Amino acid sequence: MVFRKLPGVSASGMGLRLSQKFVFLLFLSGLVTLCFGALFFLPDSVRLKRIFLSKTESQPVTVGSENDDMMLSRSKTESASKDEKVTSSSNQGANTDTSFDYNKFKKCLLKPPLGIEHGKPSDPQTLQRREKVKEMMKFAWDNYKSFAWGKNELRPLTRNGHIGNMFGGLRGASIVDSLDTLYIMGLMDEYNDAKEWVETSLDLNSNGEASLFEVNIRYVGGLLSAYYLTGEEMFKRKVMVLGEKLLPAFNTPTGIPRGVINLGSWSWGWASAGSSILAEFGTLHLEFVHLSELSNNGIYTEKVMNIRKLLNKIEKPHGLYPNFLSPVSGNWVQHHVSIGGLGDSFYEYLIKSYLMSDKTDEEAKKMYYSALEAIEANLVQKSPGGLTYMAEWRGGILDHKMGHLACFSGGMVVIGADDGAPEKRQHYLDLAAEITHTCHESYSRSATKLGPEAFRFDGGAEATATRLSDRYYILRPEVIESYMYMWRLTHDPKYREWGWEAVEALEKHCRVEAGFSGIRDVYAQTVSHDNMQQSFFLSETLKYLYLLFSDDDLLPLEDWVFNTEAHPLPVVRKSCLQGEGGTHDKTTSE
Ligand code: DMJ
Repeated sequence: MVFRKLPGVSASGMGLRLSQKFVFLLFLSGLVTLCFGALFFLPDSVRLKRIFLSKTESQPVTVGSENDDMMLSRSKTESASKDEKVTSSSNQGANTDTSFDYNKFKKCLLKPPLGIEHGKPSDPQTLQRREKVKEMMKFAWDNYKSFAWGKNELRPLTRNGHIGNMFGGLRGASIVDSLDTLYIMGLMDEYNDAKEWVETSLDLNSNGEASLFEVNIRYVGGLLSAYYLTGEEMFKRKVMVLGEKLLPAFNTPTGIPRGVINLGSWSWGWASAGSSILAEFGTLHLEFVHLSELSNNGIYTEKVMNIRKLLNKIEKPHGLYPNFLSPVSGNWVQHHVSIGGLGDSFYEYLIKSYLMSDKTDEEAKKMYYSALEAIEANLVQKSPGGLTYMAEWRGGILDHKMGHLACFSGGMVVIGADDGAPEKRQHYLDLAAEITHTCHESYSRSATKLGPEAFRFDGGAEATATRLSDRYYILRPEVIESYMYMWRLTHDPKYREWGWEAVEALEKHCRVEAGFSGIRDVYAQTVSHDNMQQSFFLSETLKYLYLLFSDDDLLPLEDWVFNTEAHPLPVVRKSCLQGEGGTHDKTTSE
């Protein structure tokens, strides 16, 4: 367009009429917008793009369409991945709203997290047992540090590290999983080493396919707990960066996340096809609510509430939740129901969501008790020998098998006993005790006094494994987890005795020269080791044992809910956090 002064028309100093100036400005602003938009389509390596879409850009994240989400996640995740190293020293994590008031949070707890004296029990035998568990933790940790530092797990027989492919290139799973255990046990030198490693070496810029579930329960859960227990801002910054990287997993037509996510690529949140697993997409709620709390960004809560909304709406066979769901169609893929692997922690997170919400999340409560009713009606069985167990359900046909993983359910039922219908309270306490008893039987009926991966109640079997492939024990925590909750809620001394039996068996059969190892056959007199010290042994098994031999004021259940990897997360007391008040019991000191 050519601009020139027209005779008889008033013009500005530049010689343009007002309307012409307006058109010109319109054209100019359109051009600028176009150029800026085009930047998004340039490869990351182009300098111009790095200059204009700099890392300091912090857009508010809002929920919109699937495509909107992808764009938002793209820019924010990208900024996190490139910023993470910088922010760890500059005190500004991406998506971190530093306004979270840690001191106020502490005041909203009912009791000091570590009790009066770190939960030190008064009777000498219990104290001695607790010291033994602490020694086991130190032994497991020292060997991990000597032979596998920075790797995900220790291989205690070959004395080297294991990386595996669950965490998409993330390292140090045993370190992140151990932070809170070391801290509550008062192993402060070890805790400080772990903290320093997280600060200097936990590289969140990894690029690879990771399990959304595993990264969430171990890394997000571990970092959240470490933050809430210690108040170290570094943990908060790290977890916020990691949390953002998980958001693209939800870019599916239904919002049900894929199980596998590529941590290094913003353009594809997911990396695998196929069904999503109930225990995986149903085990995000606790951590995601806390990510929203810390960032003051509701997107994490929205993502998990969206999952819940779909699960609430969809038809459930006999009120049961099958284990596989298509993230594309939002329909169940097959009718296999299990309280063990594939289903387990979904149910756990329903009741824990209710408890963690300070008992305000009525929807979670309703879903939990209805699910439990359906489980009782369809899956809970009594063996000829009088053992109560949870069978699996395959399209209406029962498989009389219970997995070691399903043994967490004793603990789950007992923590929910109080909030069920009043007339059912005793029934839930009994059910929890019966399941825990059955799981203990699966241990005491083996030669090693450790339980198999799965045990059966058919063909004459009663709480024993009948298949060779079910006979292994990989240092799993679920049975001990139920002992811990049963002890806390009933104070029946048998649970401490059962926990001690497990300590002795672990010492005898799983302790090797350089750490602890799983075993291949719990029924063999002479054990064969699998050469793996799982990170959940440090995070869960040893933590639950330590709590079992501690007083109840170490991480009191009124204030703390354990995620499925045993990382304690605080109850969210909204009214206290948003108001002036504090509820801290002033008669106790830390
Ligand atoms: C842990 O990672 C968690 O407890 C998870 O919920 C199930 N599997 C292991 C321990 O067995």
